[in-house]
Amino acid sequence: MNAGKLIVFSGMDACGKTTNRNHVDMRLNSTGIGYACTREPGGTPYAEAMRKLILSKEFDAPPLSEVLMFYAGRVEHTKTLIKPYLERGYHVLTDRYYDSSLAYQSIQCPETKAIHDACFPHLVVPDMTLLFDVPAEVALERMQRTRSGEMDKIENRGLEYFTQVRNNFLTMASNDPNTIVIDATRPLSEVMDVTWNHVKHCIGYETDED
Ligand code: T5A
Repeated sequence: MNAGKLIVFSGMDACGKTTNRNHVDMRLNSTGIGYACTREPGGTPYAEAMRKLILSKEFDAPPLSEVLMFYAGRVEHTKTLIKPYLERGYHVLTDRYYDSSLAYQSIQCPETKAIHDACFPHLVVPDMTLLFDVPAEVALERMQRTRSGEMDKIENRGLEYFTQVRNNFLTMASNDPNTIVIDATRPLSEVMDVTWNHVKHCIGYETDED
């Protein structure tokens, strides 16, 4: 049992998870509560270097290599950043964690679940996962609008792929009581309020605004 809570901001590309994690970061900043923000792929210098390789359009690695890269970075990120913070009582807010590999990589790589299971003893089960749910069409429209034509390797996989990603996320959510599905097509201010309320509840933070 960790002293801090692990909270995952999850969902498809451009679903709004980073915007909402940043908003929670801003709200928590003045509270004196100990917490850390991180992300995957990446989060540590080692895993950030892997991120560049994974997302680069320069390399066309086989799906199995891609999964192995994600988990290699994840195990290191968990060992050197996530676990130490949690053990010291800090909450960790991560932009993506292992559910992303199960949602994305399992589509092209049937070995994904076996690799996940092998690495699982080195990972931490999240206390709460916030799944920012949008239809694939909305995600693609936001990507095209905000990326100015510079989409990375995974973002280029198209509507059918992202529809499957969404379905995989929703299926996992329906089997996990710690995952909360947030309708991220709603106005951003509403999504931010809902998100902040869930985070406050998870970490047991009470304010006068309640
Ligand atoms: N990946 C990652 C895997 O395939 N497997 C894995 O195991 C992992 C960990 C990079 C890629 O890696 C893949 C998935 C990705 O393809 P990433 O860095 O998390 O992962 O990439 P993105 O998901 O693309 O992250 P972004 O930060 O770019 O997108 P977000 O966080 O989903 O969206 P955000 O917050 O940047 O918002 C996008 C736009 O939408 C607007 C925002 O203002 C912004 O312009 N927006 C809204 N607009 C209207 N209404 C709302 N409610 C809105 N919410 C946000």
